[in-house]
Amino acid sequence: TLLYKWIGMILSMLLVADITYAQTAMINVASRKAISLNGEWNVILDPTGIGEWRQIWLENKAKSKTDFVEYSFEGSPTLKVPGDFNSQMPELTYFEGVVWYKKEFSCTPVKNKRLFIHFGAVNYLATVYLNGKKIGSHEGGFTPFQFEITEGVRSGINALVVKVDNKRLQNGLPGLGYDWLNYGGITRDVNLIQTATTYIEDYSIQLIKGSRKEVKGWIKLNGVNREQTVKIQIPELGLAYSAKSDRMGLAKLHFTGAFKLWSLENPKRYRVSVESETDSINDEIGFRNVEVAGSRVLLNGKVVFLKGINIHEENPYKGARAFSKEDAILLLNQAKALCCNMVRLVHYPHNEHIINEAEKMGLMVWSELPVYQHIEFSDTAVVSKMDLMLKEMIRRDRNRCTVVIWSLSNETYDGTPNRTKALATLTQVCRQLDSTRLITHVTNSQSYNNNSFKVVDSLYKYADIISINEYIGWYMPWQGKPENVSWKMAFPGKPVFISEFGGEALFGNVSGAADEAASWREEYQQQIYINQLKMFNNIPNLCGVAPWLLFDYRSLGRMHPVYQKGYNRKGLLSEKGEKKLAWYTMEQYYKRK
Ligand code: GCB
Repeated sequence: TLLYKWIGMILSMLLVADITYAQTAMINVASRKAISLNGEWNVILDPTGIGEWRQIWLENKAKSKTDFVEYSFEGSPTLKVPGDFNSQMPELTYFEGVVWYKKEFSCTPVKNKRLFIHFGAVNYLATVYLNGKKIGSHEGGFTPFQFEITEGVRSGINALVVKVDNKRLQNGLPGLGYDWLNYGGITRDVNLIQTATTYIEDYSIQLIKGSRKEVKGWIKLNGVNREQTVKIQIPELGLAYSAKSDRMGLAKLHFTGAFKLWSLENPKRYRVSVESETDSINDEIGFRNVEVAGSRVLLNGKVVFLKGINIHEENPYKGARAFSKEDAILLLNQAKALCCNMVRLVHYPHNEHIINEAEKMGLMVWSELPVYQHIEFSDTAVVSKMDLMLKEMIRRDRNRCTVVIWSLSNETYDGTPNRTKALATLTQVCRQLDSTRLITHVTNSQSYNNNSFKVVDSLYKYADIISINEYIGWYMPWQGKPENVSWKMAFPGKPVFISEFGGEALFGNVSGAADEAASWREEYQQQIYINQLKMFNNIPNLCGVAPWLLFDYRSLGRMHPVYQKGYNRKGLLSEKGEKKLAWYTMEQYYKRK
């Protein structure tokens, strides 16, 4: 076992040390000098994975009339980027495998500038080639990454080839089983970004926990000229702060401001300019404080009940992965219509548009890692992947005040070897990286006997909020009156959040008579909600709830031929946006709260 452990450790160290592994992306791409590579990309479908052997990235072309090349981009179909491939070609509807993408771009390298290629996300494995040479790879379908191509880029036309593989992996994140459609492809924006030779790679500008005016943070420079004077300015507050970066390019920030806080009623953001001697960048930053005091969650010092809703990254009307500002607004408008003040973005980090729009609309965001159900925690490579993904997730959004909760796992099983140790370490790393937000792990390991819940999980010790998924009334029957359900918590002092509950119904499947309740009917789903809301009154320290979920969504595991047809039907809205009866029950509850 020890030998295997060592081999595993060495392999995962090699993975991290792999020089062709992608760099963690610079932040705030939206305000950089960029050329978008979005649009039509040529593709080659490679269901058997033979393209590796045929060296597709070399773009072989027929040299004579009798020569032939089977795997060629010449005359190949195209797919839209950003976008998943499953929804764009009927033959790819449920496809999980390799698709090769190619895009040409023209470039005039500029002296004393650096060039990066930045991917918002590629699901799941991306291997990237520039002009016939591999420049690197990235694993993980929901976080950004980049490669520097200052050296490799040519003057004139360049060819970028990306091998995208969305096959499920036993040691992937998520692993083999999950209840959503595995949309593959280059699912988020691709940009060429030009920077100064020393550029602002990352910065952290947020209030420290517990304070409403004190900011502690840093700016990180990347390049050869790392010792510089850096400046933060917030013109609206007349605030100008400067500091010196050290040999590593790190400048510490510490200042106070008379901020109007970002709140649900007034989601105020300030224009902030971040400058160094060689680079400058603008951002819109909100300032707020979120904390747990005893068993309560406080936003800016006031108790807040989290009126949540679960949302997958899917445009229901298109049956496609959501990626745009329009998609984000569509989803969030419905969350607002339900009177929510928080969205739980499941089960992986969503795109930056939805984070931004939520921030502008005054909706709090719960962001989650795809550490979902069956994860191979004893595989050291998995542990390294979790660590890296956590860093990628936090880095991208650490200045987005709307993100109030990092959720590090969903429904992992307490008895899985190494699970609690791995997730406890992950929690610790998360706190070190970001002490300004709350951390949770979602569990479903509670027992329900004699109409009584016993909530025990070794992870609760590490979480700020105890998050519980329970489906009483759907996956298991009520054992007594909902209003009489009793709750026993292993960690009694902490706030409790019901992160999932609900049941399935097909929109329009109504009996009209309440006593004719039957599965898949709207009344049946609504009754689950009525009962759940009664039960919530008895949950000690309840700090919020989130129904599962906003819209019906596509999932391979949901193939009931009449009622599901490839959709998980637990939505309060159908995939066409029609309101089911349970919507009204939930809306009323949130209005009252
Ligand atoms: C859960 C999972 C969620 C599923 C849901 C369901 O507990 O967290 O991803 O989709 O149940 O519908 O069963």
